[in-house]
Amino acid sequence: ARKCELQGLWKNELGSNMTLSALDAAGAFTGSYHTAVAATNKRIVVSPLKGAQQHPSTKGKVTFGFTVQWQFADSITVFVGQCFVDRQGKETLETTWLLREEVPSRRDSWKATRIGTNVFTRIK
Ligand code: B9F
Repeated sequence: ARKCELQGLWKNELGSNMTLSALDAAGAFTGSYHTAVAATNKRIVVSPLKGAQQHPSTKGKVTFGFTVQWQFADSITVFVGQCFVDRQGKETLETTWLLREEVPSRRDSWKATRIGTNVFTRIK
């Protein structure tokens, strides 16, 4: 099978888009995230992300992680995932995310983290 490359434009099943840069020598990358959903009245703003890809394994199904620093909310999301390529050469990023919301006190900490999964496919 072909190897996965993170660089490019990706879309998930919610309709969110992200652009990932080329990797630097250390495997770090940057990008921007345009979420399709927000569960807030605030206007959605394209937000920066920073991540790292694990050293490409010989198997080519690399693992990675990145953090999105929302520019319209006091919250942050981290994603971890892995890239897969099917026999047709179609790439899929299988990810799991944690979203930490800012809460006013420690007493509210129990409800401050959401978890979910997203599947991204390449659009460019
Ligand atoms: O909805 C988030 C938010 C934080 C505080 C007010 C609004 C920011 C955007 C998160 C987007 C998530 C989804 N988009 C996507 O592509 S990141 C994981 C999902 N994948 C109200 C309080 C906490 C959440 C909503 Fe808020």
